[in-house]
Amino acid sequence: MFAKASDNYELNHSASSAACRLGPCRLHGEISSQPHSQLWLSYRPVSAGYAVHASARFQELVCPETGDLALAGVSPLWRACEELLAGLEGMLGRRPSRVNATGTAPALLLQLQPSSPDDAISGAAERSLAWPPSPADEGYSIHLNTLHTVISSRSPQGVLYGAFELLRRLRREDPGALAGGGEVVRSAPSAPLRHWDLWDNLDGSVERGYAGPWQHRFDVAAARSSVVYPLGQQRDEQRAHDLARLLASVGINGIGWSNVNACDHGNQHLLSSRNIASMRALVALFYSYGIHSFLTPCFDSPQIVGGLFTSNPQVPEVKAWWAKKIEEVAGAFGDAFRGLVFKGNTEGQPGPGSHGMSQLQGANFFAELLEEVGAICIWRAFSHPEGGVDQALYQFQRFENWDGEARWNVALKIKNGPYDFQVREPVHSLFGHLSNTSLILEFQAAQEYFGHAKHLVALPSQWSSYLGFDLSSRFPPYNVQTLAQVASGGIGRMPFSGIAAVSNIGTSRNWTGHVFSAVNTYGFGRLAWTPTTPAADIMREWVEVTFPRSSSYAVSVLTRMLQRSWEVYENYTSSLGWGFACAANHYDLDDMDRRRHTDHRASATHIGYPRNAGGGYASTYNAKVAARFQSIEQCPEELLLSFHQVPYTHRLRTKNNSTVLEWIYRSHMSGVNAAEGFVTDWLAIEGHVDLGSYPGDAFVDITTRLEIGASDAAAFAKSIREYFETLTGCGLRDGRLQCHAQ
Ligand code: GCV
Repeated sequence: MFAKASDNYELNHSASSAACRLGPCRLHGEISSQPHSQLWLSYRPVSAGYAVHASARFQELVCPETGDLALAGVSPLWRACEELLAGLEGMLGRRPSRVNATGTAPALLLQLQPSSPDDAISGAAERSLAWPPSPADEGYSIHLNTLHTVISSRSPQGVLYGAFELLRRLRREDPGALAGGGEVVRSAPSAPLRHWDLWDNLDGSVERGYAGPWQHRFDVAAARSSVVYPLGQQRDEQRAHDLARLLASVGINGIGWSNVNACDHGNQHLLSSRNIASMRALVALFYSYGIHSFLTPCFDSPQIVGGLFTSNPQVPEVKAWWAKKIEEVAGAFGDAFRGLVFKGNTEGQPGPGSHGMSQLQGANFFAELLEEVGAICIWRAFSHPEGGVDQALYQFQRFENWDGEARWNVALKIKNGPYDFQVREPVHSLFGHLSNTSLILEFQAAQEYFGHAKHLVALPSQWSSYLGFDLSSRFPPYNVQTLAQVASGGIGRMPFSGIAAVSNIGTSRNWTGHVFSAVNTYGFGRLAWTPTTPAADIMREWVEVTFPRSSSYAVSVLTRMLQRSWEVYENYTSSLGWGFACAANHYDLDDMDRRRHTDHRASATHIGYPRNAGGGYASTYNAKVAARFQSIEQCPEELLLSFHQVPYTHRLRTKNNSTVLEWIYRSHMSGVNAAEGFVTDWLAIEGHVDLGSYPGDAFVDITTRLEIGASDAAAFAKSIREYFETLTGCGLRDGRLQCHAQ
């Protein structure tokens, strides 16, 4: 179906070999001289009829206190006003007049309510953002009365979130935003912390960044694709500003500024006084959008930045150095600074273990110092064991004793599963085990194990299935405890719990490389705000706000493509939860490299990782869940090979009674067919989909990526098929399994 790559096509790896039907394989959006996309905040005109009605409703905009120049550019309330003026003008063709109080004309009012009856509002300028974040105060309501529309909240950032919600509704031409009376919406986030984590490096590259300019290979850390680094050099200020707007528009309230691999790529100098000074303006900008800042310093900063002879925290000079540095950061960033993030003693990073201290001692050391400035220590739980040990079990054991031992201002950041953002994983058992420690659930929006920015994979489906997972509880009378509940504070109501995502943003004009990858940016924020929203609703919403004037047919086709994409990718890579089916570049599935990853434990007759045995990883879950995973009959078949080693002849009750080997072959074939179907579906809606939010020829760009996805899916499936045919001596011929011996 697909011919050989054209010369213009600069992908430098083995699998991608697509030529493009619509011309040479260049991604036009990437090389265009046009400005970057505004994504879902692109305020283009809505239909004339709707604009007339809406303009009549929003003749004036009442922004209390925002006449005060001291607030200009510093308060989310002021930002809300600016956003509404720009958004209404862009979509309705008429800018409302900005006034200080309502009169007789229909107006849109921004209202800051007191948090409590005793709390008289003396002026938004005097309020810093609440800390710890208070989900109730960050909520908002939008109310319609006959004349006015009122957005109100108990916090300035809540008003901003309400403003973005109204703009979203107008963009979708929601009649309910204009007509009728009463409350249109009342909404508050579930999780206190909703973080966006850049893995950007100070040298301008991005770890696992796939959204760089097309000229750079995007299957490795993209060179110079960071929108914020290098510091102190000419940066696209509008980019940084728009990033803050995009994140705030979906309710993000914290940002991690750099890669957790903090001692490479220039990151080891993050805490130099010069860098801190260079970051001040960025930090202040994001704070004005309600976003707190977190820094990820190198554990060896005392030596590298401070010139000390050691970085051992037990040495008094080292402790004094950190105390002074934290004071300096807090002094420079003010209330916008809320913490440090550490990844210790894994993947070459130094940590407390380098000095005979435990991870817990390391976290408590920093938490004590950070408490002085009202900040927290976020400790990453992710780690690789030394050879031979089960990674899943190791990750649990390393942190299982933190309850009651970690200081109150420590938060443990845990990946969604115990492996490493694989195609499908069981939810990490630490989430059900620790109830007295603030836990931050970490997702990855960057498609490290999901085909980089070449494949269509909409992750809200995966995230939502994890968030709804019932970990059960160890503490009666609580029986049910979903991952979403844990991330919202859980039984212990832990104040610094939350949800974070590893960023998928880069300097590509469309921000995310693949246009469709922006559904992961948007979807993350929307899910972090309300984890119970069905993924399908979020994806449809993204389609509607991003491609607003598309036909309803196109909206349905696109939504359906997004909805299916996780499962399709799973089908042509690794089904049944075997995980790590990839080469060292975390993309290809070629045979030789895959053998290095032994997590599928495949032999000539059996496959799967036996974690079901007593003392195995399955037993680290709470009793009800452990029993389910340990039982071969009850274990969800999507995760069968994560917990059980089975013969290839084992029959799958939810897969038409196929054997495991048959299913591996069939699921791969079906995945390839579906990936090819995405190209056909997309081409069928040409002319029906509104791509006006994107600069350049987005249609060709998307087609190219879908074609690459389909072509590489076929290469992946071929590689898997050959691998298992060689290993087992059995292949699928004419739909039936046939073995050499037969
Ligand atoms: C930031 C995986 C990735 C690394 C990443 C690490 C982590 O191992 O491949 O790039 O490093 O996870 O999450 O810390």
